Amino acid sequence: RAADGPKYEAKWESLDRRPTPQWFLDAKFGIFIHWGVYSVPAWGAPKQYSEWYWNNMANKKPDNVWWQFHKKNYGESFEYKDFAPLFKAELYDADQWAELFHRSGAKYVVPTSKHHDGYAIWPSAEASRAWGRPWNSVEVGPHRDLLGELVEAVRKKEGMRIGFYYSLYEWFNPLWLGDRKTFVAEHMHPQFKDVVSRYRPSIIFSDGEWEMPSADWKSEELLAWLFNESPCKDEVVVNDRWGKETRHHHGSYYTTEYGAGMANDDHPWEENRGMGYSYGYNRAENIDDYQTPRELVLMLCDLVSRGGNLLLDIGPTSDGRIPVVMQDRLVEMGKWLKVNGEAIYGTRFAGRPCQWSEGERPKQGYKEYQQEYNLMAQVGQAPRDGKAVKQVFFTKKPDALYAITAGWPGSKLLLRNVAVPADGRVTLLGVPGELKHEVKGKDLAIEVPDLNGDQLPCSHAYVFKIT
Ligand code: FUL
Repeated sequence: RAADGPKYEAKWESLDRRPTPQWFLDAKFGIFIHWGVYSVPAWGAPKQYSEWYWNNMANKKPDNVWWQFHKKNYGESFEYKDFAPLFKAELYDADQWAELFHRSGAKYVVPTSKHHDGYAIWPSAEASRAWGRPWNSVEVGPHRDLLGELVEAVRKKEGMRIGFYYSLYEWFNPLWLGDRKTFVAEHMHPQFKDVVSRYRPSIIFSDGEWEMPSADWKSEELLAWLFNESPCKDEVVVNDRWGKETRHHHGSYYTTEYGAGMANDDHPWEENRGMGYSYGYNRAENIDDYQTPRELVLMLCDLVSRGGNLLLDIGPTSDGRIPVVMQDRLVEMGKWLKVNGEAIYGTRFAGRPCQWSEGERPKQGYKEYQQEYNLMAQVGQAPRDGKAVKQVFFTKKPDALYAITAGWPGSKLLLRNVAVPADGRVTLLGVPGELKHEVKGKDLAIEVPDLNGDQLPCSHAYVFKIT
């Protein structure tokens, strides 16, 4: 490239050379937020996404459970757009949300600026123009810039960043249903530039890309603009959803969705999922649909031990509350991270995805573990109590190796194949003093102190630091 020319060309080959900003690799834990007009019905069929309400009821077939629900509760002539005035956010306090996120230990926040229904939670002129009706949160519903308020509140919190989710496509946008070229050139691109220029996101979670190849979205142009000219060009991190061929091929990081993440740190990645089965709030879900604090803590450890991040979703209510069960989960994660964050933030893949302490379980390779995890991920559950107890996750920093045990390891923890110097030190995070240990060849046997109840530094998982 010419020395004074733009840094990146509008080609994947060039865009892919941009290094992923380091903050993302260090951050490990973010909060995803799905909040919009769909938060008014806030309903989904079992194990389905409630934010797909409009699309899923749209065929109006008699056997469609979404349509049945809608007809019964709102009536046949009540349209999706009629939910917008009922989206009031009257209890929304962005500072309160930011405080909770901060307390959870998350380092970044990713709210839906616009989901597939096209409704924008910032004063997007493009949204209302394309739809031919007020279709943003300042013109209909809350009459507030919901995104702007959150951006400001989160930025006030030490060490926290914010960006947004942005859906490229909109199911029923008249321009999209008409001429897709016009949709891209006259709606999507100017709207994207508007939301980026206003809020200077640290991260963009693009979505809805699967409908067309990136050439038709002209995403390479958009990203060249983002990386060369936008006000967040140095800081911004983007995901891999920019056209139907781009997932796991292009972008600052790759995404998995209600999956098991990836095996290693070959490329930065992030697993995203809700605490139940939906991203948007689903009122029909009950306590057993939600992950337990233990499952969530272990999931974070597992993903981070394989070099990934966790983007954990919450679905606020239409009046602007975060359901208390979701608050509880965030607070519990924060408690754990307060003691053990050192083994999570700023760490890297240690090259040993998962091990089990000796005797309790046959040695298993990553593949078997992955299969087992995948099975559990399919039903939306991280490893359960008992099953998980003997797992050990590893993370590392230049000067330390961290072994995280899923559950209290008992009186002796034997870690296989950890080359430890003879004069190495072993500590247990949250407990003062060093632990007695013995190096046996490549193995390390740690004497675990006899702690119970209130003496334990935390719940769910324990971190042995080896230096
Ligand atoms: C998906 C969307 O269709 C879901 O509604 C959700 O936003 C998820 C993160 O991405 O592809």
